[in-house]
Amino acid sequence: MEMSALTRSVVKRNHAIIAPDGYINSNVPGWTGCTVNVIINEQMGARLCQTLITLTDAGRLVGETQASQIFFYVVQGQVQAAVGGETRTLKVGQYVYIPVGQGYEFSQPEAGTQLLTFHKVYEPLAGHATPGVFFGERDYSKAPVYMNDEALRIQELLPNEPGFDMAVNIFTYGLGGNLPMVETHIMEHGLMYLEGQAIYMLDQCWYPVKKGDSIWMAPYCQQWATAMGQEPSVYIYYKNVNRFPT
Ligand code: UGY
Ligand code: MN
Repeated sequence: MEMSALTRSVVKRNHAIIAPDGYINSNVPGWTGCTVNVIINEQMGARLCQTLITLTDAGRLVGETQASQIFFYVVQGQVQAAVGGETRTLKVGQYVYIPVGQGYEFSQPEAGTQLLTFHKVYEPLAGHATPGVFFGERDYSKAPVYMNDEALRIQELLPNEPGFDMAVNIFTYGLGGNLPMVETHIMEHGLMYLEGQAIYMLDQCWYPVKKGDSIWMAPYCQQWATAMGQEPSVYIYYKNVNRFPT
């Protein structure tokens, strides 16, 4: 193992960069034959949880969601997901959203399969049904241009309906793409880079980031990013949405 006293990870009051070099595993009840890295969590001041699960070929994730809904996305490999009476093999770029109070089982993974998860305590909305189980996949052809900039495309992975209080999107920055403005907003983000490299500005600090890195942005953490290098820069991100600002 290469030893180093250096890391690109930083953890601040309203944002964090978590690079894989500092991962330490957690044991999660019901999730066996795997390593789990809890990347973002309420312990750092966040209101979401983001984990990365790396499965051996004997890996199994069995449980029932409680207060938090969980979104599972296949970053690498493949796994069988049995949720809500349906069983599907999920491959890279495919995902399943599991609402609260729902049993699930992931099994028969390819060795080395990686699943990214986003968890959020569900806030019901009067007059709107709690969402059901939702399967889907990454599809660039379903990613409209963002803010009239041909270099930017966002695919929304979950239905944009009031029953959902979280969004998960894939944001692709083509070569030379950058956020059109510095965003300052109430919504919180958790994200992981799936491809490429970028420079991210968070609360007036500037960070080089790349595939495998994760970022937490608290509400009102100022944010801006630009793609870097010779390939598109792509991240999958969480955002809380559709609820009354208290
Ligand atoms: O949806 C968003 O707020 C998104 N544009 N923010 C981001 O990518 N940092
Ligand atoms: Mn944003």
